[in-house]
Amino acid sequence: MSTESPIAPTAPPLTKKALTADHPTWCPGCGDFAVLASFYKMLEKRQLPHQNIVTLAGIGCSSRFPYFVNSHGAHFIHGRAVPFASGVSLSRPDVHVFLFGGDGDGFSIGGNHLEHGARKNIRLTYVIMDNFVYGLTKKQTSPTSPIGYRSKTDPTGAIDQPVNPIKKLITAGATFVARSHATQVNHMIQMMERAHDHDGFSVVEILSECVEFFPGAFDAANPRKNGQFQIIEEKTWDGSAEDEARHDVTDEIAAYKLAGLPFPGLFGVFYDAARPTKNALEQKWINSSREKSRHASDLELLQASFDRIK
Ligand SMILES: Cc1ncc(C[n+]2csc(CCOP(=O)(O)OP(=O)(O)O)c2C)c(N)n1
Ligand code: SF4
Ligand SMILES: [Mg+2]
Repeated sequence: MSTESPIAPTAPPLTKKALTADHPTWCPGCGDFAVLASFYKMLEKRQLPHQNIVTLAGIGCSSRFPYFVNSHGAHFIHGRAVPFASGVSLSRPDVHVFLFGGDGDGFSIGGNHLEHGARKNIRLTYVIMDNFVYGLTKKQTSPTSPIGYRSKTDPTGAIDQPVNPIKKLITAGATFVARSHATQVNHMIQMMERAHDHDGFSVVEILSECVEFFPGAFDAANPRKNGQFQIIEEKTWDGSAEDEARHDVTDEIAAYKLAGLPFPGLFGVFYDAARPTKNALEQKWINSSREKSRHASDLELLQASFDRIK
């Protein structure tokens, strides 16, 4: 006789307390604290089943993120988090993979993996905390450091053209690309929510100040420091004259052009387009293979393969 209770236990509400793991070890004032707080808030708002949340990261200050979230997770190898997250996403359709990391992790050592994750349109949400520097290793030039930035690797000032993250993501094939600022909590929550809703490779670049090695880097977009936080006005498709001038998030060329505005540029959703995910395409292929093999078990299929090569 079954000992299972016929009444399914109701899960307690997902709260910040339930989501909090270790106390963050970032420097006081680091922008990453606000990103973490926004992530907790977004999950609380969404009430995702706790057991379906996965937080992964590479290496860097920002990549310490999974230590601070009580969920399934891993702090992985520098620059290799996208392939790891892709494997989790493809093999576990029941979970949502949230990936975190920095500009060095994502655009330098992990740049190639980022490109392939994006073109394959793997279903996951990637939050890149861009501080324009390698924070953890104490101030080296990163791929997003502006020309002239003085660091331990460029003591006389950076000379290389920086990566434009939004342009790079659009051309790589990411199907959702947004940008936010760590001083704008409500905006970060909105962007994370939209990224989470998106069925595909969704990325939010968040300008997150490294107060230790690049203080003031993002003041130009911080209204509390006399900067301007300018948001992209998206088309509402209401047929009005004003709507003509608004941004069509499905227009790749328009998104690319917006991404080319001078620093600090605009914030919000640049690109949001529908394209089949690798998850869906692969599942189709798995289903048809299973039908062809008359739903043989994995062990039976493996045995049949061995028998063929005997
Ligand atoms: C294979 C490998 N190469 C280099 C390093 C050293 N390393 C650790 S983190 C890091 C860069 C971190 O910068 P970023 O990704 O921007 O994160 P931040 O610390 O700024 O948040 C580097 C070069 C490493 N851990 N592993
Ligand atoms: S070194 Fe910079 S990025 Fe790292 S925790 Fe400190 S302020 Fe944040
Ligand atoms: Mg960095």
